[in-house]
Amino acid sequence: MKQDIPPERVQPLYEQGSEEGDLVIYWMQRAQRTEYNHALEYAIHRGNELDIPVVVVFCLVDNFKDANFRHYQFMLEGLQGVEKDLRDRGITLVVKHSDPVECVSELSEEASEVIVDKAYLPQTRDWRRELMGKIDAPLIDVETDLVIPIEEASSKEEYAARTIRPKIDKQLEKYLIPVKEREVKHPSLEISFDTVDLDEILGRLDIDKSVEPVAQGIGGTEKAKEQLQYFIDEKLSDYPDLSNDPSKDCLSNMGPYLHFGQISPIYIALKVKEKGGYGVDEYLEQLIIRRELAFNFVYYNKDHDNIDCLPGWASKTLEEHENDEREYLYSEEEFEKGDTHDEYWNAAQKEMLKTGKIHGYMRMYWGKKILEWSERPADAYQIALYLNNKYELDGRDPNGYAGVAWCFGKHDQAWKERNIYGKVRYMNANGLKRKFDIDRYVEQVDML
Ligand code: FO1
Repeated sequence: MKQDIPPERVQPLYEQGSEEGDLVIYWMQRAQRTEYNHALEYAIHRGNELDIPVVVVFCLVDNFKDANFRHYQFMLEGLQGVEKDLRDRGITLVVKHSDPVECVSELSEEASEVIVDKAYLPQTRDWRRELMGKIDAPLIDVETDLVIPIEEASSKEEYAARTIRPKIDKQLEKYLIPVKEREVKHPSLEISFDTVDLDEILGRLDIDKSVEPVAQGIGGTEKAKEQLQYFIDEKLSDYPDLSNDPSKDCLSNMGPYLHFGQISPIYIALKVKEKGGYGVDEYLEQLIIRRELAFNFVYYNKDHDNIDCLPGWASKTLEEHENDEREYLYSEEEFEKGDTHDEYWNAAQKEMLKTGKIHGYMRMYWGKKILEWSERPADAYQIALYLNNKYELDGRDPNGYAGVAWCFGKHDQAWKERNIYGKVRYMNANGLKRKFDIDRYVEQVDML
């Protein structure tokens, strides 16, 4: 029998500290769900072994990098579902409005063991590192948000999809397996804790409130599963032919749910495989290979948030063309308002302002044109990242960083040399017109 929590997913981060407490604490940070969550199941397993209850804690911070009201609202909707689902399993969710390092180290005084889900970006990796110096119990990291544990997939930064694909493919059989729900032997519902009221905390957070939510009631595991089922039933078989077309909504829209860990990529992949047929391979290429390449990028490349992350050929060619004349130049504010001469570009920007996402194909065009219409590639890079992180529901995600980097040549190859772009792949409006009914896309955005 294959193990649903193989040892490669479990890594002790800190092995000192008292094991005297009478709780197992699961610090839920990235994987904000109760299904297909290896970290939660591992915590329950440890609680059962030690004959003590498990308590789950989530720490709300005011200053999550580049985040604002739009993102917090979506995340909090998900946490309301988590609270209920945990209660149904006999487990208490404690939510604190506090710095995670302080909050978890304080709670650890009552713990025999603290479990946390694995992080990939600097801010959340730093939280774990800082905690190691302060915690009063062993700390164990459990990896649950990638199909293949990141260091098992590769021990270094990968060059492109073609280099990581074989490494992932050969391990799928071992890691792409369902996660069993363990029975909770010692419920924690009777233990009382000070906890934040999720219904009223949003207004009290000290966060940027200038960016409106895209809609109410769309966050959380239940909504994620509904959307996934709809995609599988109605769109999957058209995915290879229509997913690139901005005028057809043939995407799964799983990005925001994956970003906040409200759904597991393993769950998605197994559901899609269960349906089978045309579209499965193409979708899994995006969900597993491309997504896990993006995680590999942010995990191993310290410059993933700036232009220095590019491969040598791309940096060199962009530098050689830095002083090429630009026909159009726009400021960050003009880009932000969607106020350029190009109605397709403006439509993409407006789609993002209104809905928190840009259609995948238009997102490539959008990033390429920021490069073309900015004074220097380094400025363009920062503008694209700033807009992406501020407005996309799943900005600030490894996929977002990799998506911006791709527009500047990352994970791609050299093409025919031309003005401004050098050898970086070029895209233009005529291509959009030739391939799609792009005016229909503009009309659709206008009607949003
Ligand atoms: N993680 C937390 O532990 N606490 C937060 O208050 C929090 C806010 C937040 C806001 C926007 C956002 O995009 C992510 C946020 N995260 C927060 C991180 C999140 O839980 C995941 O770690 C990341 O989404 C992973 O990339």
